[in-house]
Amino acid sequence: PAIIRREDYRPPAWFIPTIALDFQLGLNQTVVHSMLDVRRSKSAKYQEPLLLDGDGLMPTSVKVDGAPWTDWQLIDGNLQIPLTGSAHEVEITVELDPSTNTQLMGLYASQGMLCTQCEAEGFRRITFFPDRPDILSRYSVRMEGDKKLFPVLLCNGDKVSEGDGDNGRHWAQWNDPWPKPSYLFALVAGDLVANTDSFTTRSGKPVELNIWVRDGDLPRTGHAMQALKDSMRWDEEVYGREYDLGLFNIVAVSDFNMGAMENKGLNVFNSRYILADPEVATDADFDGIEGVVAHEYFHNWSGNRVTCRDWFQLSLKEGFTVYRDQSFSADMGSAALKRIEDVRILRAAQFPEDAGPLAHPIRPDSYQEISNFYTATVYNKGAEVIRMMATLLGAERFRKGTDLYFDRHDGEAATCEDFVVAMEEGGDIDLSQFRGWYRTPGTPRVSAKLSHDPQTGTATLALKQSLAASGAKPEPSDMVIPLKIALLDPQTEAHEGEQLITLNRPEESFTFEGQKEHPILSINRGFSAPIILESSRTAEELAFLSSHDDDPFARFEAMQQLMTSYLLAQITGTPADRDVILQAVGAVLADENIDRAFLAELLLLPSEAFLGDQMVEVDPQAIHDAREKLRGKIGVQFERKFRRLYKQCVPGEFSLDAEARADRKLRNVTLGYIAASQVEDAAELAFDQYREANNMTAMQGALGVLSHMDADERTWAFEDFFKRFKDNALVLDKWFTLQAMSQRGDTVKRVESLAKHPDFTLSNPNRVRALYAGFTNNPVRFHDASGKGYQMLADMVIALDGQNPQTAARFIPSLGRWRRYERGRSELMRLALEKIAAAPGLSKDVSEQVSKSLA
Ligand code: DPP
Ligand code: ZN
Repeated sequence: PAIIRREDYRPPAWFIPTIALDFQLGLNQTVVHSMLDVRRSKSAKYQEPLLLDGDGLMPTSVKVDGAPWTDWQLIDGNLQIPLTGSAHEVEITVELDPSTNTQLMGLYASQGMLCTQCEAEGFRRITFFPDRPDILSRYSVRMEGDKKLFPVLLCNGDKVSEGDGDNGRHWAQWNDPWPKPSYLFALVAGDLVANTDSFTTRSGKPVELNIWVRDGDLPRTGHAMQALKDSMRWDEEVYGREYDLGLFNIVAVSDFNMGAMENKGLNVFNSRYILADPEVATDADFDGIEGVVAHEYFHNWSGNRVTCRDWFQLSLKEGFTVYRDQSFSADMGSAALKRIEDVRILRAAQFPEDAGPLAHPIRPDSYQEISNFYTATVYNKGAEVIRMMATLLGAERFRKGTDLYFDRHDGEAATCEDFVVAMEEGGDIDLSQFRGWYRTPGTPRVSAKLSHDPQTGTATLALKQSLAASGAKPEPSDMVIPLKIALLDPQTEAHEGEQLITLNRPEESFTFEGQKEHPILSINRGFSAPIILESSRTAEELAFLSSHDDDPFARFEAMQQLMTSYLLAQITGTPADRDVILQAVGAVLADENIDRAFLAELLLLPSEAFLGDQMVEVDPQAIHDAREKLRGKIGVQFERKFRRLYKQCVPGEFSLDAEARADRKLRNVTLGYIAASQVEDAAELAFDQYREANNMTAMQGALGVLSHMDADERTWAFEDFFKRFKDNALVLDKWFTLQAMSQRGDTVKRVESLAKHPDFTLSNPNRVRALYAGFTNNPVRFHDASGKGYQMLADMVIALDGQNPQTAARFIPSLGRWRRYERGRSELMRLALEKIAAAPGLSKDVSEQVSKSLA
């Protein structure tokens, strides 16, 4: 496949200021008629023909300036029309069959409704068009269809008229006053009902809000609606951005590749990010909904009003918008817990990507298939890069920078460079060196060593940074790394204030006067930089911080570090002191003032995947064994305390307030430890929790514990859960995931049989992810030494690729890091990749990821 390069960007030769679309809708046949007003760019050097992207389309009619036109040809699916003038009217008709569109890109059918997904390159599957984000057009859309099948007809912008047609058909005319790129086009037709509400913008303009769902789902839309209204207010208050249409529609769809899509005025959502009530959604689900609703809403400015010039700039809208949704969620709930969660996601998804064969800068230099670049690097590391700029500038100057960015580029297709320039000018700062973050892949490592001279009362912090190209040895680097630090006095347990220091050389020392005693270093507080820290702090110092650091992230991190070092030593057979961990855990358990939700975080062991990332050669079984042993030991040591806490956290009436959520969280964590201590009544306790639960958080927590056990209670609970929820697809997804994540030895077999379960289907991305992402997130079982897990995944990817390449390609990274595993597994992983590579007719999506993984 062709490689697209950032440096090859050329401005368009033709612009399309307006487009009029007419849809004659049908599930099996939809006729799309488009009328394009095409204008030759004044800067176009040559008399270039009009070239319109197309994917799987065949024109049934082409007209130019009103006359039938035969002088066109299809080249690689794209339509080329030689035109001599500087402005023409081009009319094209195509026919689509949405019911056979299993890729879920373009116009497709989902459970009787029609909907679209155009980002990044789906619009070319609907009609011929210059399908690139720097073409901004005004859209007017007429849609017509059967009134019974499609009582609701939605599109971007405002509905300007509607009426009934012949033969039980009806139509609607939608105009979007805001010029937009084709990837933001959306259309929905179906039998839907709305939760309707309203919002008054700060300048007094009323906005009608609708969340469209299937009939029975209406009671589950309240949380999403509240999140939408909160987001609208927050963007006004924090960024000064107001909504710009009289109508905002959201539609929930069951079959969807992504989480959601920010189409102008008509967001289309994966139903899992809309539908919730306590009975079916966990607290994490509620948070996911709030975050994604906010994310898509915030795109109205960071994405839609200011869009991307080309897809290499994807992080311009995604990194910034993730940063915005993270800040919003932090403001709505607990900032400390949110930050811990953000970093957990970064470490679970982005750090491995950055250290593996698919590593790329947040602004990539090349791609074969753009769908493969909707990555944790572009999104989450992109957000960290924005966060670092906000840290360096401070809130006020950062806001000046974003104001300048929005004002200067409103209505334009911009670049990452435009954003950085606006930050420099608005925030009055030189970011020349900081730009390294946009072009450099890999996670920087920073080593930190604090020394102390009691004579002079001086503490010296020596920092060194290095960076590795994938697989290579780290070399000294010179990234700009903002580090928030504090020096804690071991006697008073306090410090004299947090400081921001910036490391921008390969090596640098910072001195601090007036330190009578050797202080204890708290560094990268709040995770101020997305780096790997190698500090020379002792286990005792980390234990001290896990009890006394006043920065919640740093406190959490100290405990994680403490546990990680011990476990890594265990895995490699090096002596290590376990008592210091038990004492640290004992200390936080004895802390009277601690927030319960935060306590739950402190008690969690680092994940098996995270531990593997710290090793040169990963041995999933050894990691699992060491981790389970420590869990068991903590469970036994503090069993009485855990039981007491478990009882104290008994839930009352369901509420989403912080206290009630903290109780649910801590209750699940303590149940896990009680079970890990292998006490006789563990299964009974978990089963009681399952039976008595009035919410999904408690149910899922109980099932999670039971899932690993060999007990009748496990069978009963899973059978009961299936019976109860088999008609709710989102909850049934959990049933698949919980089993795929079981640590039991028979999990590989179970996953194999679940793949043949009547409720399993490759056609629904949520269901596929439920089973297989659950499984690949279960290191000890996915990496079964037999290689069976790898084979199953490879076979699934090959089968899915024929239907839905985008979703299939998402599973390659779990095999892609084969070089990091011990010899036996490594070879089996490689063989699985080779098998995929050898499959006939691979999509661009999968072939790019597989070939890069094997290279
Ligand atoms: N819909 C995806 C997102 O919002 C892609 N834009 O991140
Ligand atoms: Zn986004």
